[in-house]
Amino acid sequence: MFQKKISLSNAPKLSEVTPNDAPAPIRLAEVVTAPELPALFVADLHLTDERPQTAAAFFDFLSGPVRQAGSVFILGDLFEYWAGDDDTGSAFNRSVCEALRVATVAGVAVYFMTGNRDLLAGQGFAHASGVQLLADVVSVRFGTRTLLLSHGDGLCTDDRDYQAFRLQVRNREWQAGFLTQPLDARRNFIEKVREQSETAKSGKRAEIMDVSADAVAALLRSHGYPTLIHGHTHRPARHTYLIDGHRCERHVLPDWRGHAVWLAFDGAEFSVRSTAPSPPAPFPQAGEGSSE
Ligand SMILES: [Mn+2]
Repeated sequence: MFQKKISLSNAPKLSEVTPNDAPAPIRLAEVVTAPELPALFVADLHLTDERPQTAAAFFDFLSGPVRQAGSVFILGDLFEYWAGDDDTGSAFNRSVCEALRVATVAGVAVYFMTGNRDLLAGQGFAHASGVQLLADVVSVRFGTRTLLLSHGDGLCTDDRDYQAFRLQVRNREWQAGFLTQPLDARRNFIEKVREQSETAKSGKRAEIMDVSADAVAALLRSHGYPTLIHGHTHRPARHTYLIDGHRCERHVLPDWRGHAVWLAFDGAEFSVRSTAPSPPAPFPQAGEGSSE
Protein backbone atom coordinates (compact mmCIF):
# COMPACT_ATOMS: atom_id res chain seq x y z
CA MET A 1 0.00 0.00 0.00
CA PHE A 2 2.79 2.37 0.88
CA GLN A 3 6.22 2.40 -0.61
CA LYS A 4 9.07 2.83 1.79
CA LYS A 5 11.32 5.04 -0.27
CA ILE A 6 10.32 8.29 1.36
CA SER A 7 12.23 9.07 4.48
CA LEU A 8 13.13 12.25 6.24
CA SER A 9 16.73 13.15 6.90
CA ASN A 10 16.65 12.80 10.66
CA ALA A 11 14.31 9.82 10.85
CA PRO A 12 15.78 6.38 11.45
CA LYS A 13 16.17 4.31 8.31
CA LEU A 14 13.67 1.53 7.89
CA SER A 15 16.44 -1.05 8.32
CA GLU A 16 17.17 0.35 11.78
CA VAL A 17 13.70 -0.37 13.08
CA THR A 18 12.88 -3.57 11.23
CA PRO A 19 15.42 -6.30 11.96
CA ASN A 20 13.66 -8.57 9.50
CA ASP A 21 10.62 -8.51 7.28
CA ALA A 22 8.36 -10.15 9.86
CA PRO A 23 4.84 -8.73 10.09
CA ALA A 24 4.47 -5.85 12.50
CA PRO A 25 3.62 -7.02 15.99
CA ILE A 26 0.17 -6.08 17.17
CA ARG A 27 0.38 -4.08 20.33
CA LEU A 28 -2.04 -5.31 22.94
CA ALA A 29 -3.71 -3.30 25.60
CA GLU A 30 -6.78 -3.68 27.69
CA VAL A 31 -9.42 -1.24 28.77
CA VAL A 32 -11.26 -2.59 31.74
CA THR A 33 -14.28 -0.42 31.73
CA ALA A 34 -18.00 -0.55 31.34
CA PRO A 35 -18.88 2.10 28.74
CA GLU A 36 -22.46 3.13 28.69
CA LEU A 37 -24.84 1.77 26.13
CA PRO A 38 -25.74 2.00 23.40
CA ALA A 39 -22.22 2.09 22.04
CA LEU A 40 -21.61 3.36 18.51
CA PHE A 41 -18.66 2.31 16.37
CA VAL A 42 -17.30 4.22 13.38
CA ALA A 43 -14.10 4.19 11.33
CA ASP A 44 -12.61 5.55 8.13
CA LEU A 45 -14.49 8.82 7.99
CA HIS A 46 -11.45 10.37 6.25
CA LEU A 47 -12.59 13.86 7.19
CA THR A 48 -11.16 16.68 5.12
CA ASP A 49 -12.40 20.09 4.08
CA GLU A 50 -12.22 18.77 0.53
CA ARG A 51 -15.30 16.57 1.25
CA PRO A 52 -17.73 18.97 2.91
CA GLN A 53 -20.73 16.63 2.66
CA THR A 54 -19.01 13.94 4.71
CA ALA A 55 -17.79 16.54 7.18
CA ALA A 56 -21.36 17.86 7.53
CA ALA A 57 -22.57 14.28 8.07
CA PHE A 58 -20.08 13.96 10.93
CA PHE A 59 -21.25 17.18 12.59
CA ASP A 60 -24.87 15.99 12.26
CA PHE A 61 -23.87 12.58 13.65
CA LEU A 62 -22.29 14.26 16.69
CA SER A 63 -25.25 16.50 17.38
CA GLY A 64 -27.85 13.77 16.68
CA PRO A 65 -27.27 10.03 17.21
CA VAL A 66 -24.20 10.53 19.38
CA ARG A 67 -26.17 12.58 21.90
CA GLN A 68 -28.52 9.62 22.37
CA ALA A 69 -25.61 7.20 22.87
CA GLY A 70 -23.63 6.29 25.95
CA SER A 71 -20.31 5.85 24.22
CA VAL A 72 -18.74 6.27 20.79
CA PHE A 73 -15.70 4.44 19.51
CA ILE A 74 -13.82 5.99 16.58
CA LEU A 75 -11.58 3.23 15.28
CA GLY A 76 -9.09 5.20 13.24
CA ASP A 77 -8.85 7.32 10.10
CA LEU A 78 -11.19 9.92 11.49
CA PHE A 79 -9.11 12.36 9.45
CA GLU A 80 -7.87 12.01 5.91
CA TYR A 81 -4.57 12.96 7.46
CA TRP A 82 -3.24 14.47 10.66
CA ALA A 83 0.25 15.92 10.47
CA GLY A 84 0.77 16.33 14.22
CA ASP A 85 -1.07 17.82 17.16
CA ASP A 86 0.02 21.31 16.15
CA ASP A 87 -2.26 20.71 13.13
CA THR A 88 -5.21 21.79 15.28
CA GLY A 89 -4.46 25.29 13.97
CA SER A 90 -6.38 24.79 10.74
CA ALA A 91 -9.96 25.97 10.80
CA PHE A 92 -11.25 22.59 9.65
CA ASN A 93 -9.36 20.53 12.23
CA ARG A 94 -10.36 23.00 14.92
CA SER A 95 -14.02 22.71 13.97
CA VAL A 96 -13.86 18.90 14.24
CA CYS A 97 -12.18 19.11 17.65
CA GLU A 98 -14.71 21.63 18.88
CA ALA A 99 -17.67 19.53 17.70
CA LEU A 100 -16.22 16.49 19.48
CA ARG A 101 -15.71 18.57 22.60
CA VAL A 102 -19.36 19.62 22.65
CA ALA A 103 -20.34 15.92 22.66
CA THR A 104 -17.85 14.94 25.35
CA VAL A 105 -18.77 17.89 27.56
CA ALA A 106 -22.42 16.80 27.21
CA GLY A 107 -21.44 13.50 28.83
CA VAL A 108 -20.90 11.11 25.94
CA ALA A 109 -17.74 9.03 26.35
CA VAL A 110 -15.89 9.33 23.05
CA TYR A 111 -12.97 6.98 22.50
CA PHE A 112 -10.47 7.33 19.69
CA MET A 113 -7.91 4.97 18.24
CA THR A 114 -5.52 6.14 15.54
CA GLY A 115 -5.58 4.66 12.05
CA ASN A 116 -2.84 4.81 9.47
CA ARG A 117 -4.01 8.23 8.26
CA ASP A 118 -4.12 9.94 11.63
CA LEU A 119 -1.62 7.99 13.67
CA LEU A 120 0.03 11.22 14.85
CA ALA A 121 -3.13 12.29 16.65
CA GLY A 122 -2.10 12.15 20.30
CA GLN A 123 -2.54 13.91 23.60
CA GLY A 124 -2.87 17.31 21.96
CA PHE A 125 -5.78 16.09 19.86
CA ALA A 126 -7.30 14.39 22.90
CA HIS A 127 -7.01 17.58 24.90
CA ALA A 128 -8.58 19.68 22.15
CA SER A 129 -11.45 17.28 21.52
CA GLY A 130 -12.10 15.62 24.87
CA VAL A 131 -11.74 12.12 23.40
CA GLN A 132 -10.03 9.32 25.30
CA LEU A 133 -7.16 7.68 23.44
CA LEU A 134 -7.18 3.92 22.94
CA ALA A 135 -4.35 1.61 21.94
CA ASP A 136 -4.72 -0.58 18.89
CA VAL A 137 -5.68 -3.41 19.77
CA VAL A 138 -7.93 -2.92 22.79
CA SER A 139 -10.57 -5.04 24.46
CA VAL A 140 -13.60 -3.42 26.00
CA ARG A 141 -16.01 -5.06 28.38
CA PHE A 142 -19.72 -4.38 28.29
CA GLY A 143 -21.03 -6.33 31.26
CA THR A 144 -20.17 -9.94 30.49
CA ARG A 145 -19.52 -9.26 26.81
CA THR A 146 -16.02 -8.50 25.53
CA LEU A 147 -15.45 -6.68 22.26
CA LEU A 148 -12.02 -6.46 20.68
CA LEU A 149 -11.37 -3.25 18.75
CA SER A 150 -8.72 -2.44 16.19
CA HIS A 151 -8.21 -0.13 13.23
CA GLY A 152 -7.45 -3.23 11.20
CA ASP A 153 -4.33 -2.39 9.22
CA GLY A 154 -2.21 -4.44 11.62
CA LEU A 155 -4.15 -7.50 10.50
CA CYS A 156 -3.28 -7.05 6.82
CA THR A 157 -0.15 -9.11 7.31
CA ASP A 158 -0.05 -10.48 3.76
CA ASP A 159 0.99 -7.01 2.59
CA ARG A 160 4.61 -7.16 3.71
CA ASP A 161 5.60 -3.79 2.22
CA TYR A 162 2.77 -2.09 4.06
CA GLN A 163 3.62 -3.81 7.36
CA ALA A 164 7.24 -2.68 7.06
CA PHE A 165 6.04 0.88 6.49
CA ARG A 166 3.59 0.58 9.39
CA LEU A 167 6.32 -0.56 11.73
CA GLN A 168 8.45 2.41 10.71
CA VAL A 169 5.84 5.11 11.15
CA ARG A 170 4.64 3.68 14.46
CA ASN A 171 8.18 3.76 15.84
CA ARG A 172 8.34 6.46 18.53
CA GLU A 173 11.83 7.56 17.57
CA TRP A 174 10.78 7.93 13.94
CA GLN A 175 7.70 9.90 14.99
CA ALA A 176 9.75 12.19 17.25
CA GLY A 177 12.10 12.90 14.34
CA PHE A 178 9.20 13.48 11.98
CA LEU A 179 7.50 15.88 14.38
CA THR A 180 10.60 18.10 14.51
CA GLN A 181 9.96 18.93 10.84
CA PRO A 182 7.97 22.10 10.10
CA LEU A 183 4.23 21.50 9.69
CA ASP A 184 4.32 22.33 5.97
CA ALA A 185 7.11 19.79 5.37
CA ARG A 186 5.10 17.13 7.21
CA ARG A 187 1.99 17.90 5.18
CA ASN A 188 4.01 17.63 1.96
CA PHE A 189 5.47 14.31 3.09
CA ILE A 190 2.02 12.93 3.87
CA GLU A 191 0.71 14.11 0.49
CA LYS A 192 3.52 12.21 -1.22
CA VAL A 193 2.81 9.09 0.82
CA ARG A 194 -0.87 9.32 -0.12
CA GLU A 195 0.02 9.55 -3.81
CA GLN A 196 2.44 6.64 -3.57
CA SER A 197 -0.12 4.65 -1.63
CA GLU A 198 -2.70 5.09 -4.39
CA THR A 199 -0.17 4.05 -7.02
CA ALA A 200 0.98 1.04 -5.01
CA LYS A 201 -2.58 -0.07 -4.26
CA SER A 202 -3.49 -0.14 -7.94
CA GLY A 203 -0.72 -2.69 -8.52
CA LYS A 204 -1.68 -5.03 -5.69
CA ARG A 205 -4.10 -7.89 -5.65
CA ALA A 206 -7.22 -7.16 -3.60
CA GLU A 207 -6.68 -10.14 -1.28
CA ILE A 208 -3.26 -8.81 -0.27
CA MET A 209 -4.88 -5.66 1.08
CA ASP A 210 -7.55 -7.45 3.12
CA VAL A 211 -6.99 -8.82 6.59
CA SER A 212 -5.20 -12.14 6.86
CA ALA A 213 -7.44 -14.98 8.06
CA ASP A 214 -4.50 -16.35 10.05
CA ALA A 215 -3.85 -13.00 11.73
CA VAL A 216 -7.54 -12.70 12.67
CA ALA A 217 -7.63 -16.24 14.06
CA ALA A 218 -4.45 -15.68 16.07
CA LEU A 219 -5.80 -12.42 17.51
CA LEU A 220 -9.16 -13.93 18.48
CA ARG A 221 -7.46 -16.98 19.95
CA SER A 222 -5.15 -14.85 22.10
CA HIS A 223 -8.11 -12.92 23.51
CA GLY A 224 -10.45 -15.76 24.34
CA TYR A 225 -12.54 -15.68 21.14
CA PRO A 226 -14.32 -12.33 21.50
CA THR A 227 -16.19 -10.34 18.86
CA LEU A 228 -13.81 -8.26 16.74
CA ILE A 229 -14.71 -4.87 15.26
CA HIS A 230 -12.38 -3.05 12.89
CA GLY A 231 -12.27 -0.79 9.84
CA HIS A 232 -9.50 0.11 7.40
CA THR A 233 -10.33 -2.27 4.55
CA HIS A 234 -13.54 -0.45 3.49
CA ARG A 235 -15.19 -3.86 3.05
CA PRO A 236 -18.17 -3.73 5.41
CA ALA A 237 -19.33 -7.17 6.43
CA ARG A 238 -20.23 -9.38 9.34
CA HIS A 239 -18.08 -12.48 9.25
CA THR A 240 -18.66 -15.51 11.41
CA TYR A 241 -15.98 -18.05 12.15
CA LEU A 242 -15.53 -21.27 14.00
CA ILE A 243 -12.10 -21.08 15.59
CA ASP A 244 -10.95 -23.97 17.77
CA GLY A 245 -14.62 -24.86 18.18
CA HIS A 246 -15.54 -21.32 19.32
CA ARG A 247 -18.00 -19.25 17.36
CA CYS A 248 -16.53 -15.79 16.69
CA GLU A 249 -17.74 -12.71 14.85
CA ARG A 250 -15.83 -10.02 12.97
CA HIS A 251 -17.62 -6.81 12.07
CA VAL A 252 -15.93 -4.68 9.41
CA LEU A 253 -16.98 -1.02 9.50
CA PRO A 254 -17.65 0.87 6.25
CA ASP A 255 -15.92 4.07 5.23
CA TRP A 256 -18.00 7.25 5.03
CA ARG A 257 -19.04 8.61 1.67
CA GLY A 258 -21.23 11.64 2.13
CA HIS A 259 -23.36 10.26 4.94
CA ALA A 260 -22.90 8.84 8.41
CA VAL A 261 -22.85 5.08 8.88
CA TRP A 262 -22.18 3.28 12.13
CA LEU A 263 -22.54 0.05 14.02
CA ALA A 264 -24.66 0.24 17.18
CA PHE A 265 -24.37 -2.23 20.06
CA ASP A 266 -27.03 -2.38 22.78
CA GLY A 267 -25.20 -4.88 24.97
CA ALA A 268 -26.62 -7.90 23.17
CA GLU A 269 -27.24 -7.13 19.50
CA PHE A 270 -25.50 -5.21 16.75
CA SER A 271 -27.27 -3.11 14.15
CA VAL A 272 -26.12 -1.01 11.22
CA ARG A 273 -27.39 2.57 11.17
CA SER A 274 -27.00 5.32 8.66
CA THR A 275 -28.16 8.81 7.80
CA ALA A 276 -28.32 7.89 4.11
CA PRO A 277 -31.68 8.63 2.45
CA SER A 278 -32.36 4.94 1.79
CA PRO A 279 -32.58 2.63 4.78
CA PRO A 280 -29.27 0.98 5.62
CA ALA A 281 -28.82 -2.61 4.64
CA PRO A 282 -27.28 -4.88 7.21
CA PHE A 283 -23.63 -5.60 6.51
CA PRO A 284 -23.26 -8.42 4.01
CA GLN A 285 -22.89 -11.66 5.86
CA ALA A 286 -19.92 -13.70 4.88
CA GLY A 287 -20.22 -17.45 4.90
CA GLU A 288 -19.09 -19.20 7.97
CA GLY A 289 -15.47 -20.14 7.79
CA SER A 290 -13.26 -22.12 10.05
CA SER A 291 -9.70 -21.56 10.97
CA GLU A 292 -7.27 -23.48 13.07
MN1 LIG B 1 -6.89 2.86 7.43
